[in-house]
Amino acid sequence: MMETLGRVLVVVPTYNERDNLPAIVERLRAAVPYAHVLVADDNSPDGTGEVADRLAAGDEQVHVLHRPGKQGLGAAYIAGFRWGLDEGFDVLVEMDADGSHQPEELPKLLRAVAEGADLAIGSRYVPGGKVVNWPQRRELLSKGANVYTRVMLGLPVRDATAGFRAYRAATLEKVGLAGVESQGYCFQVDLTLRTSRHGLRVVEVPITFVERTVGKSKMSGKVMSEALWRIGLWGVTGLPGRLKGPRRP
Ligand SMILES: Nc1nc2c(ncn2[C@@H]2O[C@H](COP(=O)(O)OP(=O)(O)OP(=O)(O)O)[C@@H](O)[C@H]2O)c(=O)[nH]1
Ligand SMILES: [Mg+2]
Repeated sequence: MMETLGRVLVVVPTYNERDNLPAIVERLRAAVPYAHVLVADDNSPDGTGEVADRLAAGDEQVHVLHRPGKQGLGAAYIAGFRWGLDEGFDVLVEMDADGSHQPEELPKLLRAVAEGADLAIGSRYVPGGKVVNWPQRRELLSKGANVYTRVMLGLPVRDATAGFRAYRAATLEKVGLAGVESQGYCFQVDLTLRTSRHGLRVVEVPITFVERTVGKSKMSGKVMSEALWRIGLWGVTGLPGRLKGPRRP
């Protein structure tokens, strides 16, 4: 598969994931040995950055991007993608450090890209997709966010907020990273929308999402309200085009 895909970089953003990072990097290196890993750490107070440096010192396929402070998931991914594009990687993967995304499922995403997807999303809400150990409230929130997104944006995607995904480098280059301001998980919706509006091929692959067992979630009221207002705004500004589009003979 590597022959058709080229070089693969998995970007793992971290904020206070000291106790999760070593195991997730080890699983990733075992699951897809040819992939490189870039840890994008926002100067975590718990010392995740030093843990990442130690991992990188012992493995030339592990790299670290140290950022000055907590600037949100979106900013960390954009910096990681820029690094990867500059280094000439062909596929850029997003994956959480907290174990919610299982590295053993990455080959499925990469296969979808090898078969022609411009963006492959590891989806909880297509047949075969699952969520393990989420409190009902958390699952309702996530499903609600996806219904809201579908209604507002008319995106034909079941899990637009998903954060386990693989982009072709060409997709990110076409879509462009300049001007992406979303910080929280609406960053995922933002890039899905941009990819879809460019007429590129978005494919959802079922995955099993496992709630973290170690460390704390960074989901917050701020992250949620950002998603609410940004997605609402995109919905309203995109509406004229959507109304015109499908009705034309
Ligand atoms: N660099 C960086 N990483 C972050 C930031 N916020 C979250 N992350 C990382 O992004 C990944 C996902 O964050 P989580 O805290 O699990 O949030 P979530 O997955 O959206 O929410 P849960 O479903 O509650 O787990 C983890 O690896 C975090 O360490 C940030 O501001 N900067
Ligand atoms: Mg998480």
